[in-house]
Amino acid sequence: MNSKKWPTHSILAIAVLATWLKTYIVYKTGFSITIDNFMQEFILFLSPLSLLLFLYGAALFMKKPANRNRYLVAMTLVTSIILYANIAFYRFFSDFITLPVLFQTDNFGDLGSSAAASIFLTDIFYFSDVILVLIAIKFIPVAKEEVASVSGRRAYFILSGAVLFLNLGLAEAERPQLLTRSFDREMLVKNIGMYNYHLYDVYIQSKSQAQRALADSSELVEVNNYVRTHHVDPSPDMTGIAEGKNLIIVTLESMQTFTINAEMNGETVTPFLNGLTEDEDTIYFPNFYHQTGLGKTSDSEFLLENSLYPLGGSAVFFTHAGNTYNSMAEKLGNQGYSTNVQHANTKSFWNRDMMYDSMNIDEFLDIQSYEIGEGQAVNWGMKDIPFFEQSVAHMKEMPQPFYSRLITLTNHYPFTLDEEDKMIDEFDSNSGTLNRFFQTTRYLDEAVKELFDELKAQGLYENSVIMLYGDHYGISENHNAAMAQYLGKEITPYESAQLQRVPFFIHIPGSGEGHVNEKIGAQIDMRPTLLNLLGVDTESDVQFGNDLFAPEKEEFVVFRDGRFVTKEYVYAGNSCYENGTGDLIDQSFCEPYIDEAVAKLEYSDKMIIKDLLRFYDEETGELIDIE
Ligand code: GP9
Ligand code: MN
Repeated sequence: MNSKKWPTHSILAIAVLATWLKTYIVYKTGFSITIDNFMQEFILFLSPLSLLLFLYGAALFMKKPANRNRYLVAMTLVTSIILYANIAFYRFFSDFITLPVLFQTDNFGDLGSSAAASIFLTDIFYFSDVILVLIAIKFIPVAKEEVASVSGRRAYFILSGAVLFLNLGLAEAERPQLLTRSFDREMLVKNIGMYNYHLYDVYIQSKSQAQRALADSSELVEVNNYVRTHHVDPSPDMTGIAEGKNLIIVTLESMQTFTINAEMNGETVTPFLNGLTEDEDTIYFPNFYHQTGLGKTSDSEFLLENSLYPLGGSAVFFTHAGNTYNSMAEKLGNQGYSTNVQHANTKSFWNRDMMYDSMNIDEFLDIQSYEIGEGQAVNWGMKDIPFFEQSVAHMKEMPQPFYSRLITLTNHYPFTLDEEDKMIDEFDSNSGTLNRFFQTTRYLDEAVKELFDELKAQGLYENSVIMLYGDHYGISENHNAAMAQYLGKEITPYESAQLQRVPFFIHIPGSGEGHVNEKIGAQIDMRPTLLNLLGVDTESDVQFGNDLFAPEKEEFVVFRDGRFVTKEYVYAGNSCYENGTGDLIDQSFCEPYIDEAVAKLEYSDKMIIKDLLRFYDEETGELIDIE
C-alpha cells in the first residue's frame, strides 16, 4: 500500500470515529435512555465526541508513530472498559456507575456472583473500536516520524473545544442548571456523555473526600455545643401520643400554602385539605416554610430525615450520599419499624438509591414496583391517584409498624393534566404555568382524599399517623406578574418570602388533637416533631430543628438562601420588613438575626461537608474516636 494515500493521523481519526459511533450505538442498545425530542437525540449523539477528541488527541504530541499507535490502542481499550463496566453494572442495577459504588463492597458481592452469567460472546462488540484500531495499525503503513505541526494541533484543539462548548450549550438549553443541580445520572450521561460524566463524578467525589479528610472529631464538639444551646425540650403533652402507630408521610409535590382555603375564580382549589384544616384529628400549620435549595424535592427529604439544612451550592443527595447520617428512618428502624419510600420514578433520580442506603431506609419501591396502566401516566409519569392506590396495596404487605413515605409527582412543572383529570378551569393570567398549577393542585388534593379513603378501606387508617407536607414552591418568581394578578397585590420581596409557605398537616386518627397551629415553623422541625409524637427520644441527636409543639420553640425560620422569618420580622432581598404588614422597616430590627441565620447554615453545612456524624455514637450521644 502506498503510504501517501493515508494522511499521517489516519489512525487517530479512525479511533475517534470508531469509539464515537460505537458509544452512540451502545447508548441506544445497551441502556434504556429516554429521548423526548430530536434535540435530545442530537445531544446524545454528539455527547461522546468532545472527550474523545481531547483524550485521543494527545497522540498529536507524540513523535514516534509506534508510540502514537500504542497510545491510541490503550485509550480505546480504556474507554471500552469504562463503557463495558457500565453495561455490566446497568444489567443488574439499571444505573450508571458512580465512584462511591466502586468502594461499596456489598454491591460487588451481588455483582461478582452474577457477573459471569451476564457476559455474552456478543459483548465483544463493546471492544469493536479496539479491534478496528488494531486492524488499521496493521494495514495502514506507518507514517514517517513527525509531530503534528503547532498550527495543526491548535486547530484540532480549538475544534475540540468548540465541540465541547456546543455540547454544553445545547445541554444547558435543554436542561438548565444541569451541572449545578445534577439531578439524575441518566440525564447527565445523556447530556454530557458517558466519559465526561465519569470525569464530572470523579471531580465531585474527590472534592467532597478532600474536605472530609481534613475534619476531626473536635469539630463535632463545636457544632454539638451550638445545637445544645438552641435545643428546647419537646412538648410533654404530645410526647408519645402516637406511639407504636404506622407513620405515613406524603410529599405534596410543589404544593403551596396560598392554595389552601383559597378560591380561584370562584372555585375551591383544595376542598379536601381545607376540610382537614378544621378537622378534629388534624393539626394544621399555616405558617410553615420550605427550606430547600437546588435539590428541590430531595432537599425536603433531607430536611425531613435528618433535620439538617441542605447545601447551598449543590444537591446534597448527589454530593454527600456517602456520609454517615442518623435519619428518622434509621431511628424508627431501631424501634422495630419497617421503613420504605414509595415513588413512581426511576430510582437514580436525585441519586435516591444511593442516599436511601446511607440513610438506612430498608426499601425503595421505585417505578419498577408500579404497574402503569392505560391512561395512568401524565407529565412526569404515573398519576398520583393510581400511585396512591398501588402504594396502599404495598402497605398492606408491610410488616407493622411501618414508616412509609410517598412522594407524589403529578403537581410538577409544567403542570399538565389529561382532560378527564381537570376538575376546575385554568386561571386566566398571562402565565400558563400558574394557570395550570391550580388544576394540578386541585388534582393532588383529590388524590390525597382518595389516599385517605383507600387507607380506610384497607384497614390501615386507624393505626397510622398521616403527615402531609409541601416540598417546595411550584411557582417561581418568574411568574410574579401573574401571581400579583391572582393575589391582587404586588409581589415584593416580603410577599415572595411569604409565598415560600408550604402546607403541613399532622393527622392522628382518633386523637381529638386537631387545631390550627399558627406557630412559625419549617421543614427542619419535622423530624423532632414527629419523633416526639411517636415517643422516640431525640434528646441527644444533632438536629437543627425543634419540636413544633414545644412551648419554648423559637419562632425563627431560616431559608436556605439566608432569608429569614420571625414572628416580628421578615428579612428578604437584603431588606427588613415587618411581619404581618409587610412594611419596610429599619435594617437594625433584623440585624441581630442576620448573623444568627448565617451561623445556623454554616454549622449545618459543616456537619455535612465534613461528614461529622461519623464521629457520633447514636446510642450514647458520645463522640467516637476514629483514627
Ligand atoms: C422526581 C420528583 C420531582 O423524582 O421528586 O423532583 P423535583 O424536580 O421536584 O425536585
Ligand atoms: Mn418536588
